[in-house]
Amino acid sequence: MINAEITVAEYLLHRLKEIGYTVGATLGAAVAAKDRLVVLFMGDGAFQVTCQDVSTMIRYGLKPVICLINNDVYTIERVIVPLQ
Ligand SMILES: Cc1ncc(C[n+]2csc(CCOP(=O)(O)OP(=O)(O)O)c2C)c(N)n1
Ligand SMILES: [Mg+2]
Repeated sequence: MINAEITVAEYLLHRLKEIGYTVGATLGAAVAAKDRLVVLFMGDGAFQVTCQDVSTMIRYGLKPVICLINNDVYTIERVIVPLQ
């Protein structure tokens, strides 16, 4: 028998491999909890993957706080291909 129960930490560890996921997650949280403040912290590179979801937030009048960590880079890309 498979034990399908996972902890929150295990869930996040799995999901956080996929960059951009948190914009959609923020949209979902803002829809589900309209009476609560939803706050998102994410990188500038990851934001570019799913930033279109912000238009849906605006269309539905949702106002999560989005803190964009702008270090002007996909760090992993800079490590692999250093700037000239
Ligand atoms: C869907 C998806 N595409 C590509 C990657 C590979 N990847 C891991 S981190 C990263 C860049 C993230 O950039 P940013 O959000 O700016 O974070 P920083 O590197 O600056 O900490 C990429 C492209 C991934 N994890 N998931
Ligand atoms: Mg970055």
